[in-house]
Amino acid sequence: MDFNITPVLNAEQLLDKAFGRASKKIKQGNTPLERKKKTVSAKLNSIAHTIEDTLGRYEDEFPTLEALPEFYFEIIDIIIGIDKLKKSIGAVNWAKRRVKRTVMEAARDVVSQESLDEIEKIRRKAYARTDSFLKQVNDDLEFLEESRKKLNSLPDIKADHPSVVVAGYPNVGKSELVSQISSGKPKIAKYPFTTKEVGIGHFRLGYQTCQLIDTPGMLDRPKEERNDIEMQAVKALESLADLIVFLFDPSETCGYPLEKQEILCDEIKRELSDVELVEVENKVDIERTDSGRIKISALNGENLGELKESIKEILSDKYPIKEVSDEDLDYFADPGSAPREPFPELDEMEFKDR
Ligand SMILES: Nc1nc2c(ncn2[C@@H]2O[C@H](COP(=O)(O)OP(=O)(O)OP(=O)(O)O)[C@@H](O)[C@H]2O)c(=O)[nH]1
Ligand SMILES: [Mg+2]
Repeated sequence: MDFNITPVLNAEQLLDKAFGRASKKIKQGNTPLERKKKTVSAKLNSIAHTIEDTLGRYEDEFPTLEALPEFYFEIIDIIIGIDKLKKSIGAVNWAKRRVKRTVMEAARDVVSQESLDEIEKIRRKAYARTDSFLKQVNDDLEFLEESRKKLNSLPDIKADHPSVVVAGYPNVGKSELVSQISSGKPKIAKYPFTTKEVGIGHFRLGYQTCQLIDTPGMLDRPKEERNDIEMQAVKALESLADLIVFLFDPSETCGYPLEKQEILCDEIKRELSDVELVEVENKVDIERTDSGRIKISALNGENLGELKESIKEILSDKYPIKEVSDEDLDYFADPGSAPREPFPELDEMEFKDR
């Protein structure tokens, strides 16, 4: 998901924008009273529009929280707080409605006034109330701006694509594997709650694009070493992952004994018991065991084809794989190349009177 939310102004900035635009509204009239009425009405209308448009845009651009895929819902809850976000969006909506009502009422009042002073009083009061409503939600606007930055920086993970999550102790070769079996260069992103970089690679499964997600800081050490945020993040992963590839390093050059790695694998199997897990041994170029696990070398590419086939097979239950034919590939490369039905001759077509 790619959140592309535009910056959120704080109260002061929004007031400057609204009052600044309004100050340019100057109308003509046959008498000073008529001139004043028209000008003040135009200013008030302009303020109502600017504020309604700007605050309305925030509401439109922030995701509808209920409609978010579970993975994003959980991650957003961790980094921002769903309740706080809802509250702030609600507060901004409240300010939008109050400003609109106040300013439009004032614009209506102006019409029946007979004194320049009265009109000026109404204008001042409407401006002051607008200022007050927006300042009351300044904290919410600032919170939305902070949230926006966090949302925009989230890694772009497609919740509806088949997803393979790579787990295993640090240094076992997770990033190497993701980069080796991805068709392009994995995208590097950061979760706003960890300083480590998440790698997201893709490869094709027939017509589908499968995501391969390297998750440093989440599934790379025992539960008791994780903080609350990481715990929650693991929960979020559960909703996303269709398959976990657990990577072992039997050479132990990663710095962790194989026995410890096996304990972590068992723990993840228990913790994410709904997600299928496949055990893979990496670095066979250094150490090859006689276990029944798939054996690869992410570094020199050994057996990566077999691993991909296994992944494909496991995922094919959930995502029936329709193979891409050579003809399809030609068509994708050059849509003009596919044979077409000949166009019907003009006199074969029926023309109807309109
Ligand atoms: N000999 C050998 N080295 C490998 C292999 N795969 C990875 N390595 C090396 O192991 C080291 C760690 O690899 P990474 O891919 O960074 O490991 P990681 O699991 O992503 O580590 P963290 O991101 O710290 O959790 C690097 O020096 C890799 O070059 C392999 O198949 N054989
Ligand atoms: Mg890594």
